[in-house]
Amino acid sequence: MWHNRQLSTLTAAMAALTATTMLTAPAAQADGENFRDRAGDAPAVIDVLDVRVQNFQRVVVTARYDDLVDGRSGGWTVYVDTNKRRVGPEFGVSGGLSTGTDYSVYRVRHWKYLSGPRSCPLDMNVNYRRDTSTFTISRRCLDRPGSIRVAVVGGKSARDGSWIKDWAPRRHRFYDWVARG
Ligand SMILES: [Ca+2]
Ligand SMILES: [Ca+2]
Repeated sequence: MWHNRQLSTLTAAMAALTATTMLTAPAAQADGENFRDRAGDAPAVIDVLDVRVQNFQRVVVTARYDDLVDGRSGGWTVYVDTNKRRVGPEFGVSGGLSTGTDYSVYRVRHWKYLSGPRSCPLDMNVNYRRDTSTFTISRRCLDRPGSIRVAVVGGKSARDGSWIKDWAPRRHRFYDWVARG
């Protein structure tokens, strides 16, 4: 009995540890699909180098940049295609790349936001040492999809107020589909 209780406590502790790890350090996990983007096609602070997609109990998308710098890197958006029969992404997830900035998920049609932010569990983490930004998205935010594919955009404002962007893989193009794991 004592042994059982100790075991269940240990199991609960491990489950909590796993959940924390998934929310804060998905880049350290081996699972998921990895995709590349060209280096040197944008300023280093928003130059996307690779994108990792994990389509599991949560959808976790991580972008790695050449040189993420707090306060200088602008923002990023992950477009998520969840429906093959409808052209373009169904959802967009956007956030700032500086400490303390906001982030939200929106419905998208023809690469444009349809409405205000959805109310659903979403988390964002930016790691300046690893030069990564990560969205951890509940399946509910994406209407519980099967396979998904993503496009990622890093962006920052130029001196003249226009936006400089790095589309990964290319403007209005997606990486390959990632099956529900
Ligand atoms: Ca790039
Ligand atoms: Ca679609």
